[in-house]
Amino acid sequence: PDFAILPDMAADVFTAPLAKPAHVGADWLESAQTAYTAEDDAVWNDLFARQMEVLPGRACSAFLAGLEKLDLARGGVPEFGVLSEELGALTGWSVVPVPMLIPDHVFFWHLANRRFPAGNFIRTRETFDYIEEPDVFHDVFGHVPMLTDPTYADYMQEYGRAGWKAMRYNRLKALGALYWYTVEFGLIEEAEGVRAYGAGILSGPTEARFAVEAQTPNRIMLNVDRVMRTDYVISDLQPTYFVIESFADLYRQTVERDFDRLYRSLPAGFTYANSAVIDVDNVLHRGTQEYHLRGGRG
Ligand code: HBI
Ligand code: FE
Repeated sequence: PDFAILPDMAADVFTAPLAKPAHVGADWLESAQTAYTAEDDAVWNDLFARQMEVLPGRACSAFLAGLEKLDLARGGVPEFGVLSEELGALTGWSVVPVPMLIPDHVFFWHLANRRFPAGNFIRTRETFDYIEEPDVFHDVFGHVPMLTDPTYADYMQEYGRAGWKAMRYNRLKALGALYWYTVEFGLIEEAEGVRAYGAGILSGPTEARFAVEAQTPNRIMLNVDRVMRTDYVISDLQPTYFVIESFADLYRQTVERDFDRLYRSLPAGFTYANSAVIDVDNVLHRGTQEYHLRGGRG
């Protein structure tokens, strides 16, 4: 490994410790949920209603089932304590309120212990359509329903464990690409067709149509090694979406990998541009990569 990112990580620490690591400051743990105003609840309800106009027929069945199981349609910003009890009973996950993006190693440490860090704040009317930092709507509406699926819940914990190993090999960017193209922007094949499971798609106003139906982006079957070599754009529609056959297949491709060998074989930077289609790809749809000012990159 090139260098140890964190001062007190013991040389042989390849899995996230269960106890709180010394270098994780206490303040990451206790940022309570803020008291929400009536306007906050109204923003949540309006965001929820807008997504539910577009998601049926485009969101994967595990997501829609998760919304039901957690009764997220009850109205108003969900209270994390109640949410964690219901989620805990289903898959052993809980939701931890955080005030902002947290350092990768803290984020991974939570996931490795089946805790999902979720923004404790909600966006304003001014940032209704796009937010820089994940707020409670992106995290709780976009990510949390997926954690009610047992296989996906296991994948997320393995992802957290893989994160600590990535730090040993200085390959956080590579692992971040895997997160990006699965947890944030992943598509899955279902009987009726391709559906979205990525939170970035499920919580955004336009991406559900674009990712599932548009001619513009590539849709390529997921290969973990290839995805970890692929660059990604943070604040825009994706030129390429990766598709899995099932969460069981995603889990197999991840857990059964020898990540030590994989990290050692990966270069420090990315190899493939985010719009690339390469010879090993199993291509479902080769995108036109045409963007129209109205709904595209504008
Ligand atoms: N912090 N609160 C929060 N939410 C995230 O989704 C998040 C994060 N820190 C890092 C991160 N995501 C990504 O870099 C992951 O790839 C680790
Ligand atoms: Fe997210």
